[in-house]
Amino acid sequence: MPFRIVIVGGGIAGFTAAIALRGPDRIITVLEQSRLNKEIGALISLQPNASRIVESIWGLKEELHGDARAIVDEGFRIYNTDGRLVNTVPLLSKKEYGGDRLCFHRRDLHDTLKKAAVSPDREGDPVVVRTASKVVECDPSKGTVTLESGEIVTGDLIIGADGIHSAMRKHVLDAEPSALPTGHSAYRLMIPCEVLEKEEPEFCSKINPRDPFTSMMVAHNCRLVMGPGRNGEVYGIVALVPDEQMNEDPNAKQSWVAEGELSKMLATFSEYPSWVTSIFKHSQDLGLWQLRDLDPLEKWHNDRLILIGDAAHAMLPTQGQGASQAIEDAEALGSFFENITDSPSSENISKIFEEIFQARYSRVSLIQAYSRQAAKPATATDDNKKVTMKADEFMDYNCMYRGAKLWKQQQEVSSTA
Ligand SMILES: Cc1cc2nc3c(=O)[nH]c(=O)nc-3n(C[C@H](O)[C@H](O)[C@H](O)COP(=O)(O)OP(=O)(O)OC[C@H]3O[C@@H](n4cnc5c(N)ncnc54)[C@H](O)[C@@H]3O)c2cc1C
Ligand SMILES: *C1O[C@H](CO)[C@@H](O)[C@H](O)[C@H]1NC(C)=O
Ligand SMILES: *[C@@H]1O[C@H](CO)[C@@H](O)[C@H](O)[C@H]1NC(C)=O
Ligand SMILES: *[C@@H]1O[C@H](CO)[C@@H](O)[C@H](O)[C@H]1NC(C)=O
Repeated sequence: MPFRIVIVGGGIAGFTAAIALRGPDRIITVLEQSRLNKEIGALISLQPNASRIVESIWGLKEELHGDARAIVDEGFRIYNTDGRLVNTVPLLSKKEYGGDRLCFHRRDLHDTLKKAAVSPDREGDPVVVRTASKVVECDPSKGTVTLESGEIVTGDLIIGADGIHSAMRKHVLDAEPSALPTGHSAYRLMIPCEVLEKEEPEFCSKINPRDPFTSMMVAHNCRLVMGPGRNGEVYGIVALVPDEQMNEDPNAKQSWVAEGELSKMLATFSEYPSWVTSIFKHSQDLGLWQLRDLDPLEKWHNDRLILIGDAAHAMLPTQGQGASQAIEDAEALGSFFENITDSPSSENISKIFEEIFQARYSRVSLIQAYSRQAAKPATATDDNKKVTMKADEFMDYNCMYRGAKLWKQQQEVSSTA
């Protein structure tokens, strides 16, 4: 019997899981609710560990730097709100991270991963991607999901990679936790570098938008994170703000798709120098995302179903780790299932899922907690989860990771030491 794998959700988690799991006698299907034809213009970064997985383990280095037009981030430049450079954190010199921090236009990365998943040139059969296929039900013991159309799709494994508002989550946990607002929103802007060079000479004389650096400008309650993408063609900005004036219904399921208002954004950033804020108006759209995250879930799997990516551990973007942690989950799936060729029994699947959970949980939960803490530097209240590492120690923790199996062995060694 071939090994059938059904992946719910064609985001970064879903497609990387598909890439990691490809192999002989495996039939992999990705079910995606959308038509995958629009993507918010946003930049996304892969941390060194995740880029190493994609480049070295999955052999997609050429694709990341070619098709996906990666920018290799050379470091962080931190400015105060007077526009003065106060600190730099070099990244290229950190050879011990074993990879580079890469920045992408989200759409380029997503398209490249999808292309690898369906490519006939990789091991095993190409992944089948079915768009406009919304999953509405799941039976973890039978290994079935039901589409909106009523069609039932069966697999040995069901992978819930359906993002922060996961419909699969309730089939793993008795009480369904939902992603709650965190008190923060983020504007996402994208501006062609050409436009900046033509219209904003003062900005460009201080921050060259094509320089491969991430620039941050941090004020008391809001911050700008800016950097180039798409081989330096575009400049992306994420602007984190408190969302007390947003009047959002905390129970509404919408996250991050509202349209922001320029005047409101400018008012929020009024203490910033005008050479910075005057670039905002050049962005084609002004996406406003309300940021939500999850508390660590008590489990990620039930019978034949496992959650990965944001479905399992949505986190704030302050460490830029969301996509990277999804990729680490995918690597874990690939590596713990590497020797399974025939259709596995439900007991064997549960055993392997539990190993994956054990290998991944503490690392992911800590990164979630740190991302939350980093969003409210002065006023962290959830002290039971307080992380005591300093920023550079944490960057090391983030980046000193060689895959789920080794990580698990190291944890076992350190807990028995
Ligand atoms: C403001 C902001 C900035 C960010 N910046 C970064 C960054 O710099 N670096 C970084 O690593 N991460 C960043 N992230 C996080 C990152 O986008 C996610 O963590 C990451 O993409 C995880 O993706 P995922 O595949 O788990 O979920 P998603 O990307 O949400 O994908 C889920 C997919 O499942 C589909 N789906 C949902 N429900 C169903 C269903 N019932 N049936 C079928 N399909 C379904 C959806 O249409 C979607 O395509 C940021 C997030 C935010 C909000
Ligand atoms: C991440 O980087 C660290 C440090 O180089 C390394 O030990 C680890 O193996 C990397 N993780 C992966 C999965 O490659
Ligand atoms: C798969 O088999 C190889 C070779 O026998 C072994 O080294 C590896 O640990 C096995 N992988 C898993 C996840 O058990
Ligand atoms: C389950 O795992 C055991 C030992 O790992 C193996 O011998 C057996 O063949 C597996 N059975 C199925 C159906 O996967």
